[in-house]
Amino acid sequence: MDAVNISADGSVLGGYLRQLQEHVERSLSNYLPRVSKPSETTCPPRLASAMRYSTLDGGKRLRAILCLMATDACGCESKLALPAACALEMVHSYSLIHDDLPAMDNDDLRRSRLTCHRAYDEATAILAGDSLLTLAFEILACEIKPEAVALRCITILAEASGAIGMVGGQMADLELGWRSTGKNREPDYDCASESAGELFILESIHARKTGQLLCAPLRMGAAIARAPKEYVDALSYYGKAVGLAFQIMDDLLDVEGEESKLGKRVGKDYHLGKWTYPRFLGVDESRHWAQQLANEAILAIAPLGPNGDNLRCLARALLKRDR
Ligand code: GRG
Repeated sequence: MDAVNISADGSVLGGYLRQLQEHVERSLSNYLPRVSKPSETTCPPRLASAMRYSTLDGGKRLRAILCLMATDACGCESKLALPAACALEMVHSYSLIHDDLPAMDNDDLRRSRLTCHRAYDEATAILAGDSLLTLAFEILACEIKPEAVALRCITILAEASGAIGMVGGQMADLELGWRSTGKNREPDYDCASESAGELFILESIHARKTGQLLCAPLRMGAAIARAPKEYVDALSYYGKAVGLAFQIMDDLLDVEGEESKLGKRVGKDYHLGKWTYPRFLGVDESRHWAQQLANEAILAIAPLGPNGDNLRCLARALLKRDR
């Protein structure tokens, strides 16, 4: 496979990545239900339309690309990982639909378009998210071979997206917001321990809320390639470091990014007084830390040798993203 073609401005959307994105886009479109005449055995057209609206056209497909690249880096055909890559994007898409709902972030704009509940309605958005989540696991169960590898992928994705992963991180983040605005709903456990530093709390929330779904693709890609433990560990470390660097860059884009490129409102987190890396470390120190994490990620995959070159390029390119 050719090395990642990163354009002069450092955009992650070089030729090779665009090619992977196109494969993912096509497969996603095939897996998603079609908008067809209502019948008892097909997906209701409104639901199919909302699932397609929120999932197709617009995402960077980073989670899918990480999965395909991990399989490739372990010496296996990346197309074997396409079903897993699509499952990851469906879980990601569900999380964004639900995150945008009035009960959560209450956002109107996502990927430069109206959010799902604004384009359709709240109930349809909830159901579209639910259907994407369940379809993701159906795809893994039916399309990944052999069954033992499918089971491993299902376990990785369930852990990463569930109560101890992304959903748990979202809950902890909401509680933190309630506490800082005096709307504490007295959770059973004070998950943000008094003695823990603010940065530690922030990091532990992000590790679950966004980090786990960025690490899972590497682990699933390695599982599909039936990689040795040394590779699995190296890719997991890479995933954790890149996941945190990605989040720091996301916080920086909220401060410095352009709304037209990001396709969502900027400055929202800052104005809401949310806990972010620039808030605690400042812009320069945050950027420096993201760079350090990318370097750590690059070092971690040394055992993969030249096969890891695309992942190394991606780690560097993510630091320059503008969307
Ligand atoms: C509601 C169950 C539930 C979970 C929500 C992931 C998440 C948890 C919320 C997303 C909030 C958010 C915007 C976090 C910042 C990092 C992030 C996940 C950004 C969006 O991911 P990208 O940039 O999006 O990969 P695209 O559109 O490119 O797919």
